[in-house]
Amino acid sequence: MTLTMYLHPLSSYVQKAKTAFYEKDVPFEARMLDGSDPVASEFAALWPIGRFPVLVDDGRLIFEATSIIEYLDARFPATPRLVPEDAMAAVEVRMWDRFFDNYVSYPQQRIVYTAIGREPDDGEDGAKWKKMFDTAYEVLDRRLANRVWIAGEFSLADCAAAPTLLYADWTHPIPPHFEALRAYRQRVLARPSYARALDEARPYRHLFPLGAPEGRD
Ligand SMILES: N[C@@H](CCC(=O)N[C@@H](CS)C(=O)NCC(=O)O)C(=O)O
Repeated sequence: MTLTMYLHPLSSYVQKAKTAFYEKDVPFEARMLDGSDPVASEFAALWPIGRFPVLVDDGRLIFEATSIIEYLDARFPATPRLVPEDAMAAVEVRMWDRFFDNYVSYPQQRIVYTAIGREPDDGEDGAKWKKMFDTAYEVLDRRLANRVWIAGEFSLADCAAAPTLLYADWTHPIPPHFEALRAYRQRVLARPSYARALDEARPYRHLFPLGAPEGRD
């Protein structure tokens, strides 16, 4: 049995999925997407949408980092769950997973895609995306007062948070007065499962389009 994941280690969504694999200690084979063949052509044929990570398990295709994590919960029921069995607790986890993807990763991706010329430059240095970060930071700081993880036990939502907050802080630093959020960022970055994914990305940091600042991980 081999699970194959198409990935690039620098990708935040790949790091999100990897965190789940490492939490569960489930092995996978990596197919590295560095633009070269045969993997590039293989991936284009497999998933024309072109976004990664994508998982293949015995001919079954699973796309979207969140779905990959939900799949791992279903496929390996004896491993620690990342979406709680309890339906109400699961709603909470899924809600915060969406928060990180939609309100932190989304503006992050707009700023990066503008920097590499994939999306038009609004001439305002990404002001509207940075405002979105500021609002998200405020909501998160409030949410995290007196919490260790974002929604109960370490979960899918924390897998989303770790890479998202890594890059968001590089792009638009979290202000010092958001102490709860800054402490949480440190906590998720230090979680061994995420720390492993983070270490695997270090050799590629020079490729981060906005430049990787020293000492903020
Ligand atoms: N909604 C997808 C987003 C995946 C995504 O945007 N991945 C980026 C890398 S972080 C990507 O594939 N970029 C390549 C591209 O846009 O061509 C998920 O949650 O997995």
